[in-house]
Amino acid sequence: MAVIRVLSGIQPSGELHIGNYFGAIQAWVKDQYEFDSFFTIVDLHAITVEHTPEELRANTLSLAMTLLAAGLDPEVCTIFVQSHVSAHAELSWLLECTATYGELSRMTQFKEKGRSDESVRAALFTYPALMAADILLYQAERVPVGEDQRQHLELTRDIAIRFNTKYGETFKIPEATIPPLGARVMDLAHPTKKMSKSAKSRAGTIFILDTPDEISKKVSKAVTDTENKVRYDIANKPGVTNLLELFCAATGEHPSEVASRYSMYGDLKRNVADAIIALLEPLQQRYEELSEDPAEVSRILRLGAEKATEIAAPTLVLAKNNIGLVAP
Ligand code: ATP
Ligand code: LTN
Repeated sequence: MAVIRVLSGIQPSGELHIGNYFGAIQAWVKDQYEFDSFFTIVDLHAITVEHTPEELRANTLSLAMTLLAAGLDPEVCTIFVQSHVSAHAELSWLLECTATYGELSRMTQFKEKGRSDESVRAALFTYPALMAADILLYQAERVPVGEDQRQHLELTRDIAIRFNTKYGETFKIPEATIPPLGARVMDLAHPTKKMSKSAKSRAGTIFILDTPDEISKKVSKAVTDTENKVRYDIANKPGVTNLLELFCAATGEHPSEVASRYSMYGDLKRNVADAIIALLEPLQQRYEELSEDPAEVSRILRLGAEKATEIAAPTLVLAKNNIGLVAP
């Protein structure tokens, strides 16, 4: 039977937070044992918005360490930096020539991050074509992501189907795999906004490397409501529902069963903080160990890029050929 390939990506745009962990990384760690898995740190995506070169470099390496600490095993899966594999930028151009202005204009991430701003970069607009290239280059069938990426995956599928129909069979059609719990973790201070690496304030975001004390403080200050009833109800109780989701994503329990055990917000908050602290403790220990050996992390990324380059090459050749470019 043919192997099923998995690919997913994450931007080195800041520190990893528990939204990234529950929405994506937790599934990556599982998938690596079942599928031929590729995970990429998408530095080319991170320069579509204002950034500082030194910070980008530091973030890229520390994100690699965090992913390894979270349980990605370079013996089992392929971990690499997007810009190390030039095929991504090349295929991205072919796909930009396949996607339409209308399609790209409808992307909510673009609308949220920049549409209203005149100085917004052209690459933020065409960003989904690069993301489609990341996926299609590897003929990936499964793409484990959080809920916010569903629309980008739909566009990737549309682009791939259009390319195949116009120019001949080239790409496998991928599917988003979105976890049942923790697919959209909300900011603790603004529970109607998605928890994000690039949020202005750190108060509502639990970072993977936060100390137990920081985690307890952030959870205890999480915005709830005045009803004082623990109930899973996204529309009317976003703060409490977010806490229940976090608890269940960390423990594997079911939100409505957990809700029935609590009558006070304070008790729920304490247990949410404890569950997250316990989950992150071994990961933080591994991060400490890895940070003592940055050369090893660079070696892992180099090997990952070699493997990714090899797997991506035939698809790029096929796509160039099918679209009508003359081979050198
Ligand atoms: P940025 O703030 O720079 O947009 P981000 O925190 O949204 O970053 P990404 O690098 O864009 O993170 O996303 C990496 C993965 O984490 C994606 O699969 C995305 O769907 C998932 N993800 C991001 N934020 C959340 C969240 N709040 N809840 C669940 N999953 C999330
Ligand atoms: N656009 C995604 C990051 C991303 C990605 C990918 C995810 C870039 N390339 C390929 C899955 C597959 C984001 O903003 N989270």
